[in-house]
Amino acid sequence: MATALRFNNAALRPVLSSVRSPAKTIAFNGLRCYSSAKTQTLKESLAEKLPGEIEKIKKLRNGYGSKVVGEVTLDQVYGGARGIKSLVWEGSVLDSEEGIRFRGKTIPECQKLLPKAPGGEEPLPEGLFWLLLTGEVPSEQQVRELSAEWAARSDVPKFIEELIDRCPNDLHPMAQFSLAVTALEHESAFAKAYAKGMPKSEYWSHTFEDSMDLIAKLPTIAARIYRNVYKDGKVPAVQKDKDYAYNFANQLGFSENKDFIELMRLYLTIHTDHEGGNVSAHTTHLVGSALSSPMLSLSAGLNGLAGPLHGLANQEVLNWLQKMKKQIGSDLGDKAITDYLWSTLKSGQVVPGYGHAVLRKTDPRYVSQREFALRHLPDDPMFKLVSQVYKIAPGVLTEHGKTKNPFPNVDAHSGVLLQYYGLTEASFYTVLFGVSRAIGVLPQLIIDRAVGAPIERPKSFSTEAWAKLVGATL
Ligand code: CMX
Repeated sequence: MATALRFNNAALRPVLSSVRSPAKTIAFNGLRCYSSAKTQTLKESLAEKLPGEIEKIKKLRNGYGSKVVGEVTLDQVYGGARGIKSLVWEGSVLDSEEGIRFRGKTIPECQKLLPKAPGGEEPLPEGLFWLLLTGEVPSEQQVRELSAEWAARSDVPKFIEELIDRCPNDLHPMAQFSLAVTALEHESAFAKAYAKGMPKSEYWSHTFEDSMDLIAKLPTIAARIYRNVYKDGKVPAVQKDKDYAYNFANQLGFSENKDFIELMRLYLTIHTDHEGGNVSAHTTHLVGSALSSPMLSLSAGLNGLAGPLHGLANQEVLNWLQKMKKQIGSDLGDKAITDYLWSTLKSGQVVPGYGHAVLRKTDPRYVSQREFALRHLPDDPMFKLVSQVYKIAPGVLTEHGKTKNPFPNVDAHSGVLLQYYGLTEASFYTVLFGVSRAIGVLPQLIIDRAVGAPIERPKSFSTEAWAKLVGATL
């Protein structure tokens, strides 16, 4: 049966002819387009939704544009803009008590609803990308086609392979990763079209193509870094009939273990998106607002993710746990753990993996990893240590009295799962996070371009000017 797509927004009409699918040719005819195949591709689904989304925003702004949405205190200005409502992020919303919802769905709901690999238990990140971008849960067939499309786009240019190969092994994997993603600028359809001159209505389409290419190529880039720094430098080819996480696991060298592949599917799904204000998401969006290509925008976000207070914490956690284990040995008693926590705090360090700028409860991303561990590695000594820290740390941090959230975040658990399966190189962990984060932040960049989000430019003042503003004499 033919699928008819209706478009009611004139601004999008010119780009419709550029919607392309590897599986079929689509003819566009005025306001309608017809596809002879049964399954709608991601780009078709998105193209169909965008006019409605644009209308929704227009209507909201026309009706309520001058409505006051909050007030800002001087403390918030000096306090990292914490809690200032100033961003639009469609894919996810973070509730301080409940945690993240992706397009209104909790992590357990996503685990239930999103398509899985044949015989698999965990959701495929392809499905989450689809959900974040369109707001809809894709069919199994749509996810299989997206897996095939990412596999088809996965080739990495030779000069980027050489660039990675020339990096010294002691250059941090995140720096190598960001370098390679920046260099992908060479392939950017958006940058090329912009240089030639394109109407604004075409921005989203080129951003979509770049984002798909980027996501498709990231595992091969990441695996090359991993295999160069820690192994024999050889990276297996992408298998065109396999899903994204399988291929990534295989390229890293772990495809023998089906549980590790399942872990990768879960890991790559839950690390994607955490609303718009975190450093990696906000940076990608901010840089993108200057119409920098998806490659340049994402690499900027990755540089933020590489900070120890953000994504690098998952590296820090494993190192910290290993140091603790070395010191306390097999004594996992409450006193030994309590003493170690206090020694960390007294030396002026943060307890990595604990605390959060928004969350005030245990991170559901932590919970889903804990549940995975309970199913697959309940007797692992490092998991037992993580569980003991989970029992003790909230009390110690509360007594310490500084952090607003004494509970664990996503990074408190991931390293322990990875090391169990033999991926022990903690300095690589944030690269895994980065591959997943791309799947979360690029959908918003595509939406930004479709809805014509402007260049971001908040107002700053000097301390003297702020003092004047609040009537203070310094
Ligand atoms: N250990 C010790 N002190 C902590 C702490 C922790 N885990 N978490 C927060 N604090 C301290 C802060 O350093 C701050 O101290 P100062 O007043 O001396 O500066 C105070 O408590 C108040 O901080 P907060 O308002 O509770 O937290 P922030 O929003 O400022 O920071 C975060 C949030 C995540 C950076 C912080 O909790 C932290 O440093 N945690 C450890 C690092 C970590 O796990 N980061 C990963 C977060 C998830 C991710 O992005 O991947």
